[in-house]
Amino acid sequence: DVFTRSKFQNIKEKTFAMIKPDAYIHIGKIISIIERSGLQISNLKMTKMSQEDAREFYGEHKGKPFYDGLVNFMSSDLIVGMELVGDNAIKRWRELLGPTNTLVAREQAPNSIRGLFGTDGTKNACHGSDSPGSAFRELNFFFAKTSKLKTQAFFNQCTCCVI
Ligand code: IDP
Repeated sequence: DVFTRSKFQNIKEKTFAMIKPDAYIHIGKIISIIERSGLQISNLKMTKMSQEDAREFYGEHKGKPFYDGLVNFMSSDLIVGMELVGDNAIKRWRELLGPTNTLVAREQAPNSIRGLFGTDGTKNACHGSDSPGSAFRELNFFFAKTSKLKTQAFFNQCTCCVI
């Protein structure tokens, strides 16, 4: 019946995952964790958020004491946005992330992504949508044709080589 199905049947979901600026250097290790988990990467984009992008993406935190620091951090360097698909993808990806605060994650879930690759309370390696509604909004923000994300040209900013 409907109750039994809703309680026990796995629901195939999409979620939005993002590697934050402090962790894109670990992209290979993070993707490896995703692959081993059985979640499937169905879209991926490496880019850079403008301050405006970051302010909109984290709009629900506007006014909180960490908001400006979060916006500066999120627009400071490259990020990698991913669409993940799988049974209960939203919950499973957040379980792989571990607690929001890296220092707590190191204590309580040392093998979680934040425990392994995070830096501090704000710089915590990766993001994951917390509900189907946020997943829908964030995936659209990042990947829809009508996306308002201003993909930054970072190619020309490279200072490590001559081309
Ligand atoms: P979540 O990313 O685990 O869903 P949220 O509460 O939605 O956690 O916060 C969004 C992001 O804002 C966090 O991932 C972290 O980067 C930053 N953040 C949240 N709470 C704090 C805080 O108390 N101090 C500093 N940064 C915070």
